[in-house]
Amino acid sequence: MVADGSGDGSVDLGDQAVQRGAGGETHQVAGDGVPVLTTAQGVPVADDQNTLRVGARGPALLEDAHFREKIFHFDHERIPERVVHARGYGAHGYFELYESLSDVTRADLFARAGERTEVFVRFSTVAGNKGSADLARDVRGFAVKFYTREGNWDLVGNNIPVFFIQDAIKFPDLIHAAKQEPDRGFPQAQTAHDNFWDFVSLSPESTHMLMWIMSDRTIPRSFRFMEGFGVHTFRLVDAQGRSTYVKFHWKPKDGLQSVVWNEAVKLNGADPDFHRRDLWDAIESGSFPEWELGMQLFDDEFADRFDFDVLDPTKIIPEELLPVRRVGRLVLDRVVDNFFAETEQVAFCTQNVVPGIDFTDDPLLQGRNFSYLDTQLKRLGSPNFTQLPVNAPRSAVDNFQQDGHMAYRHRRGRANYEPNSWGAAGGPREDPARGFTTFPAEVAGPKRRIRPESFADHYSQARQFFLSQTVVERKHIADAFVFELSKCDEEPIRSRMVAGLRNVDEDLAQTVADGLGMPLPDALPAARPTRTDLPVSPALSILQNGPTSLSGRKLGVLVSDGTDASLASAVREAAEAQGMTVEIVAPTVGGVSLSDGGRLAGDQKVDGGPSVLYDTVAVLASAEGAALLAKLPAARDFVTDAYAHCKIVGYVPDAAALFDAAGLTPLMDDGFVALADPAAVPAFLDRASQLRHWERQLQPA
Ligand code: HDE
Repeated sequence: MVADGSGDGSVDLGDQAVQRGAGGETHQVAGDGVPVLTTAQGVPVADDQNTLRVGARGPALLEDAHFREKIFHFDHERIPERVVHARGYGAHGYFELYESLSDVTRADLFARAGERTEVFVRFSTVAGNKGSADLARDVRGFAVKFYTREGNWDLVGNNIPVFFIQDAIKFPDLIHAAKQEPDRGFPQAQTAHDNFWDFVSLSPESTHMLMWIMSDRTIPRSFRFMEGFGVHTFRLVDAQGRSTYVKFHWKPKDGLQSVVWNEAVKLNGADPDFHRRDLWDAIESGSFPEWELGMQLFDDEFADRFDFDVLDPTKIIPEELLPVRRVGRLVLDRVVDNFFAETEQVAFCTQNVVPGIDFTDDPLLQGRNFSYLDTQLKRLGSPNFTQLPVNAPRSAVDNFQQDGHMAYRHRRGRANYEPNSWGAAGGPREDPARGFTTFPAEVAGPKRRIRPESFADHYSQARQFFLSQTVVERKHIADAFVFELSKCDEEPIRSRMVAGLRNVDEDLAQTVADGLGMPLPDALPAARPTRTDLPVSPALSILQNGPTSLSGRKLGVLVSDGTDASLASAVREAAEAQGMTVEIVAPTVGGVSLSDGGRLAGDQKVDGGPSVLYDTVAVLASAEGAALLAKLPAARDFVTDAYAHCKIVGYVPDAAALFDAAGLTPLMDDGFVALADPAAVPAFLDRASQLRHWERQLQPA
């Protein structure tokens, strides 16, 4: 074994040295300082271009151990993708506590104000395969692993606070129905097909979730602008053993934002990695994404008087009824070193809780506690997945579990069982005072396969959600139902779904029926009548909880030769000062010559930089440049899409030829802001901070 004796991380071995890399890994280094390629056995490789063969033209020899080892390893590179949430993206960061929560929990990570706990977070879509596109209309996973001083806590949540089903036994059916149909293997990464709508229209309990997934919650602008939820009711337990119920929330610092459906469709083509690139770019540029952890805390008395069963995962507790206490912040400040090692191999398990956090009898949660551990064994191939760096607790692990595939960690000494009589050398012992203890909830009753009566109201909160949306958001929900159901070939499925919507809201059902060109069917029989007295909850709307600044948003600036140099730099400086990222979109990526003779490099060629990539756009072309851009379909699409997606458009009057060619001149409304000179830039950005000019969607067709 080579020791590090030099103090600078390298050791001389004659003409060969060993050096330690940034990650602590060692390299053999040749005389010129370049790391030497080796086999997996550490043998230096002389030729990695040619297999060993007889003569110049073969045949190849089985003796070529380097070739066989290299291909063997390659053949085994893939592991099974996650059965759901296959496509995801992760990052490292920390959680920082605002104030001690020892009044409600003994969990160590919630004990000391200001203390930071390391975290790893993985965001995901649910239905698509690993290679699907980021902007699929889908629920987003929001899974957080806290590496606390008393072990790992995994809060495996979604960006929607309710779920489709009330009992874990229905999960395989739900997922089978949502994913690609088994005979044809499509459609991928979308619920717009018969099987999905067949299942959910036969499962009224999914109605509340359907309202959420048909809303713009399922097409977020990026991970940074979405909320997260633990969904189930959990328990916190304090040092005296007292229990408090809790629902967990993640609130994005920069507000909520989604894209519109037509934009999502185009984004999937323009940049299928839109969300993962956004997260990577934000962290790499030092603009660290941030959320606050919120808790809705309540006791048995509240649970008993609440309108719905707090164990039912298809229900929320409105924030207006039970405020969210913000207890700390989550900051993502480090991208992964290696996607596979970390994002793919991270293994979240809902059963991973720490002393002071406990489960309730939510039947979905109970089922999940089995499923996650089980699936990790299938996916990662060994019970020793907990030893992988991304999964390993930062607190010491000491027990008598041993061996198995890829066992890396082991105990020294003779004792591998307990109790034993080897004294201190005999290894770890239980600690009743510090150890995890289950909250001793009282349970009684006959064993039966039954759904509780208290879970029977499937429509009241679906209606409450719908009525809590703005007019624009309600329109998006209706449009989404029409789009998805139009992709169902079977008329009875479409009809049954609309019949269910009549129990939510008559106007919604009528709009969807009209959009599908079908008569309004009779309402589905409901187990419970829909309550019409639930107050609206503004917290459920994206648009009412949108950004308060331009921080984290992106501006695309379309330029041409002759673009006004001082205006271009004024726009960039002012936008960057407000925390925006600016990209220059040019006829060629080589850039343009500015009015003052200087060059401005392009970040995107206009064909590869459509306006869907940006929150706001500015067209700063010269008159001559605009005439040339007017001939490019991609440039015309740039402005027509910006208009259609209700974006704020800054423009110079010189660019008129482009707007003319795109047919936009008669449509230029308040969402278009003239940038006659640099003095107009603040007004443009002020308007841009509202992100969209929704009035365009409200005009009668
Ligand atoms: Fe999951 N879910 N789930 N789920 N889930 C998985 O575990 C499961 C549910 C969620 O980034 C799987 O490691 C069952 C609700 C996220 O690695 C699997 C049920 C919520 C992730 C599994 C549910 C989630 C998963 C697949 C119904 C929101 C991705 C791969 C009882 C609170 C974690 C894996 C990551 C992943 C089972 C329902 C969130 C099979 C049985 C509700 C964010 O174990």
